[in-house]
Order: sequence, then C-alpha cells, then structure tokens
Amino acid sequence: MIWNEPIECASRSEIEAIQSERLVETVKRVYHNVPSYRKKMQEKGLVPDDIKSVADLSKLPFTVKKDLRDNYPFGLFACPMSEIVRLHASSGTTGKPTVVGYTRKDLNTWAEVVSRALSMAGVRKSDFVQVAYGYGLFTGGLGIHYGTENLGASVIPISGGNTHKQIQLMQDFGSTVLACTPSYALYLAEVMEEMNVKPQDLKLRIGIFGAEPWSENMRKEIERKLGIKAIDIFGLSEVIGPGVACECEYQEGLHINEDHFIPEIVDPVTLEPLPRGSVGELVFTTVTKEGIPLIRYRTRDLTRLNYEKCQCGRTLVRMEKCTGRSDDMLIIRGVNVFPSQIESVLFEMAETAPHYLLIVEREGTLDTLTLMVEVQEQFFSDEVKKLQDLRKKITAKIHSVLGVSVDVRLVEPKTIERTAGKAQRVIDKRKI
Ligand code: DLL
Repeated sequence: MIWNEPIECASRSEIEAIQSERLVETVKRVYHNVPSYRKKMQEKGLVPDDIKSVADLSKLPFTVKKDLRDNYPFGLFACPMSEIVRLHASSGTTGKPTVVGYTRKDLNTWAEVVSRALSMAGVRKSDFVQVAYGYGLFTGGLGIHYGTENLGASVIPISGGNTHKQIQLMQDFGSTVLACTPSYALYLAEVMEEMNVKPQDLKLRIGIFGAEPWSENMRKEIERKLGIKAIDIFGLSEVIGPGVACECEYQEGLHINEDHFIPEIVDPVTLEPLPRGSVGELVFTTVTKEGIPLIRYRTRDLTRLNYEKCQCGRTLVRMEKCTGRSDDMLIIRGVNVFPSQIESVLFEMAETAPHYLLIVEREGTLDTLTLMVEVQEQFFSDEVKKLQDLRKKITAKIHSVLGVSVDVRLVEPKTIERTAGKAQRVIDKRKI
C-alpha cells in the first residue's frame, strides 16, 4: 500500500517542480521572518529573488546545530509564537538542548510523513502498534504515535522502559508492530528469553527501528530473535522527527519524503556538493515547515543517495542505511573506525553478546581504544585460559577486519547497562 501515491511515485521533474515552488516560498519566509537567516544571506550577497529553483539550492548558506543553540530557545522560529502548538527538544551531549516548534500545519505534515513511512514498512489499519519510543521532549514517541493514528492503526502508547510490562502487553493485546530503538528491541528480546516467551507466543510481525545507527548484522539478529521484519526509520528532531525517511518492504535504502525535505550530499570538509552516488554528509532543507524551517541543515550523518526507481514503485530518492555520523568517527592511530563496524564484527561471533562499550583515551599523543564486551552465558567460563583465548580471538578478528588494535576486556553476561532509548556505545575520555 502506498499512502500518497501521486507524490511517492511522481516523476523526477514533478518532484523538482514541487520542491522548487516550495523552496522559493521557504526562502522568502526565513529571509523576512528570521534575522539570523537574513544576516547569513546578506553576508553572501543573496536576496530571496536569487533563489528560483532547486538548482539554486547550493547558493544558500548552511545551518548547523550551533545556530540552533546560539538562537536558543526560539530565535530561529519563523512564525509568531501564538501559531506554535507543540515544542520538542533534543538534549544532545553538551550544553543547551536544541528546541523545535511546530504549527498545526507542521503537526499535520509530520503525521502525513510518518503515515507514509509506516505504510512503506507494511503497517496497515488492522495493526496494533506498540510505541516503545520515549514520549516527551524526544520526538520518537509522539511522532510515531500521531502517524499511527493518522494511518488508522491502533496505537499502544506505552513509551520506553517497563520492560516486563512491554512483553506482557505484547502478549495480552496482540501487538503486531513494535516501534523502538534497535538496541531496546534487542533488550526486549533478551528479557523475553528470560521470561520464556517465544516469538511464536506473540503476534509481532514488523519492527519500526531507528533513532540510532545499527548494522545489518544487528538487523539479522533482531529479526531472528523476535521473528519479525525489522524496518529502518530515520529522522532528526531539527528536520521534523521520525518519518524523514523509511525503508519499504524491499529494504534497499530509505525513501526520503523529499516533497518536504530536500536532501543533498556534501563533502564534510569542503562542503561542496558531491556527484550523485557519492558518500558524504547528508544535508536537508525543509520546504513546508512553518515553525522552524531549516535551510541546508548539516546532519553530520554520512550516507549516499540513490535516485533509481524502487521495486515497490516509489520514485522517492533513497538514502543508504546510515551507519555512522562524522562526529562518531574515531581515529585510532590514523585508522578511521565507526562504532557500528565494531558492532558488526561482534554480531558475527557466537561467543559474544551484542552489548558493548567503547572507551577512547589518549596516552601521550596516541589514542587508544578499549572494548568492553559481554560474553554469552554458555561461553562464560571460570577457566582463565579459555577466556584469554577468546580475548585473543576477538582482538585478532577486529584487527583483521578494521586494521586497528583494540584492548578487549571481557565482561560477565548482562553487566553492560541496557537502555530503553538510544544506547550509549562510546565513552570518549579525551573530551572529559
Ligand atoms: O532520533 C528521531 C527519530 C525517532 C528517528 C525515532 C527515528 C525513530 P534526534 O534525537 O534528533 O531524532 O536524533 C537524530 O539520530 O541525526 C542520526 O544521527 C540518528 N538517527 C536517527 N535515525 C537513525 C537511523 C531522532 N535510522 C539523529 N539510523 C540523526 C541511523 C539514526 N541513525
């Protein structure tokens, strides 16, 4: 089922015409209503009339997270506060949160794009969607909530946490769809095992997982343990929240709702737009938002775009599964490493559980990486020799795949903290 076929299957020229018309309007809106945008455009010698179509996008200045912080809390809003009907915020790691505001129309747009995403994933009116993303300032819970209602499926607004109750309600209510972070899905699977609940005791069939990077190997593990199809959903609060992009049943990239959010791929260093198909930093311009429109917002997420028509019939451009952010990348003695690459190796080893923590430290001028990883119950042993051998095996495997030396520390099963939201995989002591 395609939720909005005329848009989702439109030709490239139709999409570009819609984008161009909306871009022109958005640029006028921010120029006249947001002093910080006007200033940035003036610095580049630009007036709204210089932007006539999507082809002019690259003339515009970029926006970064710092711009939201510098204009905290409402300085980038482009409409009177009386038009704002909802606020969300993301905490981030340092300093003040970034705040976003939605008008009534923005909330409708959000519900529309999430309904499209859920339809892509295979969710139907007859489904029961258990929303185990956090409700509150985080966009995950309420975003999926209203998209589900808009689609006409039944929403179970349990929020994150309360893991035993989650499993009990899944059984009692017959939830068919689980929406949460992939790391929480794995934790739910672990607790299900402890409670002796089997996938066949549940009616679950689809998972709507996102808000953090997760590897293909993690997908396989979740699909196996929960007996479901695990769909990747992407979004960021600054752009709207979940529903910016989502996989369809073919799982070959995430369709971007590009009539609302225009994607670009730029070189993260030179900021020059890259040729089609190159991997680079994903940049979004929102073209329908009223509360806080964003011009060329640098997401820091690394991916590439595919403009080919998908087997599902949709023509919406697809972004490749995002497995890293430029600011997550660790440089360990000159080798670039993403936490998701380490995760991928761990999932391939029967002896380790997919729960890990990376600790980065600096000794003199060298960065060192320590990996704390849980051993599977059946492999955990009192024999020092056996554990030593396992340690060596993991170290060698990571070295052969990634070319970095990691100090592996094996820890007992279930000792690394589980979270109901986004997992924290890296502790960077260089920044402390
Ligand atoms: O995480 C919105 C969301 C909620 C998306 C629920 C999907 C599901 P923020 O908290 O602002 O918003 O975090 C945005 O999370 O820039 C990515 O780095 C990362 N991210 C989000 N979805 C994915 C995904 C929500 N599917 C930041 N794969 C983004 C990889 C993701 N990273």
